[in-house]
Amino acid sequence: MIKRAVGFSLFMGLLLLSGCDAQPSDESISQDGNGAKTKIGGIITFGSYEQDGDTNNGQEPIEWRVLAVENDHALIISDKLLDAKAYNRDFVDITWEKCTLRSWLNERFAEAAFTAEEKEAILVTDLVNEGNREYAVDGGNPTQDKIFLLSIDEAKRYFSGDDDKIAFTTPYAEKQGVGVKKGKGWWWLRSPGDDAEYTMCVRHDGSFFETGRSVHLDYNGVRPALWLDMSI
Ligand SMILES: [Ca+2]
Repeated sequence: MIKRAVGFSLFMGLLLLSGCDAQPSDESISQDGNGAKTKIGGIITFGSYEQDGDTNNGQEPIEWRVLAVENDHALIISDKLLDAKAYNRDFVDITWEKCTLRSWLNERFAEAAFTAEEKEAILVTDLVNEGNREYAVDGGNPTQDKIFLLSIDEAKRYFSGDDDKIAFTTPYAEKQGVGVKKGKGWWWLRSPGDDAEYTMCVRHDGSFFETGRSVHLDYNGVRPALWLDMSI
């Protein structure tokens, strides 16, 4: 218990120091402390999605990695790459606000993965969509999303290094076309690359690809993130 309390205080300290772009807009935080059961770095299951590639046996529970905990609220990201999608259907200048992957995550993916009750437990998050500072590419307007991709600043904040960012694909995602190397795949971030037609990614070895891939490439993996209300 003491360790948990210390860890939590440290985490809150980091939040205060760094500011936090991806925060739930819901200000009400329950005080019953259930969130303390959810350990940063731990794995929880929530929702379900086709993963083993056998649709006859139904969808499999989604495993999520806990990136941050704030009382009853937890920032989680899918442990595996769940699907293969383009960041945007067409190869054009685009931002997170307008990209087709944002609408896919919050519409078709949300419908497939979560029950009505589960959807209620997903908080709406205010997202700052920072641009590419090195190449002066605009990141677009702030957005409010239930389901989102991490920005590069968030990925740097919540992962400890390249090894930590390595993600394996599911058999289903591989069938959908995710490029795979020894089971590992690339995954999209929501930050622009060196031009507005390119978006940053994490490579299969966990390193950042900061100049970005063409937004219409459809063989990158999708690793959804969301803030979950654990009290519901
Ligand atoms: Ca299945």
